[in-house]
Amino acid sequence: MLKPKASATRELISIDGLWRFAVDTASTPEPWSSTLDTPLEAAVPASYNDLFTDSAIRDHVGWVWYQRSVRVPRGWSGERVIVRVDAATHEGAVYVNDSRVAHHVGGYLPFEADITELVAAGEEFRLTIGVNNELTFETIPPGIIEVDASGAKKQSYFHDFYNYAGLARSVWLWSRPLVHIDDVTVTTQRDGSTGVVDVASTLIGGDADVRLTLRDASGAVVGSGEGPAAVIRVSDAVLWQPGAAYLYDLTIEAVVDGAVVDEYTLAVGIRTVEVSGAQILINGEPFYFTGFGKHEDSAVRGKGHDNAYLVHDFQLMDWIGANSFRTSHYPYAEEVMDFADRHGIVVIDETPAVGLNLGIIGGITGGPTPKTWSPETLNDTTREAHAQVIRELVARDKNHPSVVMWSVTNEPASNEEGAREYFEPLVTLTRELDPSRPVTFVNVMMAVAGTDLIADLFDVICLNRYYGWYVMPGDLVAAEAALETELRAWEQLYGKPMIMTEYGADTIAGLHSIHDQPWTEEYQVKMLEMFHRVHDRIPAMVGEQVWNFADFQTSSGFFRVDGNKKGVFTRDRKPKAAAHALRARWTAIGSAK
Ligand code: BDP
Repeated sequence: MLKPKASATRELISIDGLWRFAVDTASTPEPWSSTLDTPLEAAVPASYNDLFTDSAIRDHVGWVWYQRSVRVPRGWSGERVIVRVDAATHEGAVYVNDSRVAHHVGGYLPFEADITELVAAGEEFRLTIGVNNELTFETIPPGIIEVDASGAKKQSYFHDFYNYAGLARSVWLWSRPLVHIDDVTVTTQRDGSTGVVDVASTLIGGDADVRLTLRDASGAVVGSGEGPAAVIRVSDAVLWQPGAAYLYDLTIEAVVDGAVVDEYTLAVGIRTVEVSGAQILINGEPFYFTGFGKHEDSAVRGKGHDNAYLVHDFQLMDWIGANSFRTSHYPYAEEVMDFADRHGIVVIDETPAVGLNLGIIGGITGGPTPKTWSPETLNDTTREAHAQVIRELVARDKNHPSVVMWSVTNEPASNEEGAREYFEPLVTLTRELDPSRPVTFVNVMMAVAGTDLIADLFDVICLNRYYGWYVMPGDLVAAEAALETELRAWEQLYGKPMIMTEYGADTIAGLHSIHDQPWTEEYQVKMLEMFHRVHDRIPAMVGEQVWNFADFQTSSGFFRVDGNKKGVFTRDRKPKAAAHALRARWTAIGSAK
């Protein structure tokens, strides 16, 4: 699905701003059919949960309604009119006046509707978007809803971040010609110093000739092609490199009787990614990942996309010497992916499949542990929902040079019977959809080499390990020995590249000790340093991403103090001592290259 962009043949209007907002009640059965009777307004983009003072809104389980009126520009007659929702978490339903025009399940991926037949150029219409935050065993991510004695729904889930909901990304009104470019897929190769750009495009709405023009960053034409599928060769190509992004612009034109009826321009980075032995090669060179698992999370906005935070977070990542991040634990806003493309940041792109692990329930509560993979829990319907988010993620992000790997899931119960049957078809699907990138998953501490049942299906082994925190807290000597033993076992069993995709310690900024005292700033530094000593001793380790970039909000629980505090930065992005320690290590790794 193409990102909405203006071009010579397309216009784009943001319909972000303040929308009428109401929580669903049984007393208004069809809230979209008239003006919402509500005193509330909600900001878009933003999660709605932390905007209001009423806990009933924050904790609401079910539908909420956003509504505003929108005027179609008077110049759009004869054009197709599209509403595009960048994300509705987790289920969205779009109504134009009284008609439902779109329905989508999956909270972090976009969807759109062609509303041409229902609106008129120059006139206003009522746009209503319903958003439902419910998670069940049939959604990705999964959850459980229980109804209490008062009849109220209670949502629980198995992932460690707050279930923010609403319209956390932009909503657009977009015009498109009837005959238009529907999709483009670009893959790149190198042939000596020549860049090979393989383009496949599809048209919709009628026949047209396709013309391709590739321009360099100065705007000079460096290659061209004809037809929906073509290969453009670029001599002396400037590569897209980590830390040194270079983007070409590919313009795709649909031409009818000599006239350009549609035009779309896509940024193209020429680069290769491959796994060779226990290394990951970008442009043929071994790459060592430094950086973070992140979250889309900030005060008041929740998961609302915010360009100020986008710029500042990337500034801090640059300052600290991070060359990469993982989109833990869901696809991030497309603005983030474009920014990474432009600034040479390497991305491990993760699906929203987090918390596929019911073992954690037993671990946390001490109660009985249900089976994760069973007809009553995560089942074939869950897997189909998982397949769908993989399809939509690859469709959205396949052309980003910054994306070097797909992560199919975070911390599933890969040691439980049924894991292999669940994951094998999903890995096959990912490879079919994109044969050009390695595929990985992120392994949980309970599934070690020997008990994990799926690691051999993947190209790269990503590990989340909490030695010195959840196990052996305060004993970094024992933790170091245990970590090294475990990593050597993985290395020996698989011989594949390994990345530490999570390691970290909850840390209260301002808490200090001269002893190995968990929660202090000194302990966070020492624990990270312990991991680094081990990483440096294991040749198959090709990267380290600390958990987490910044403190973030979680659901309430006795082991979280106003959220997860494993941030290297606080939630408002102030450095803890670990930030300076990481900066010293990562800038040295960066300049050694
Ligand atoms: C891992 C999860 C991550 C958590 C982290 C933690 O992947 O989402 O926030 O542990 O406990 O299990 O801090």
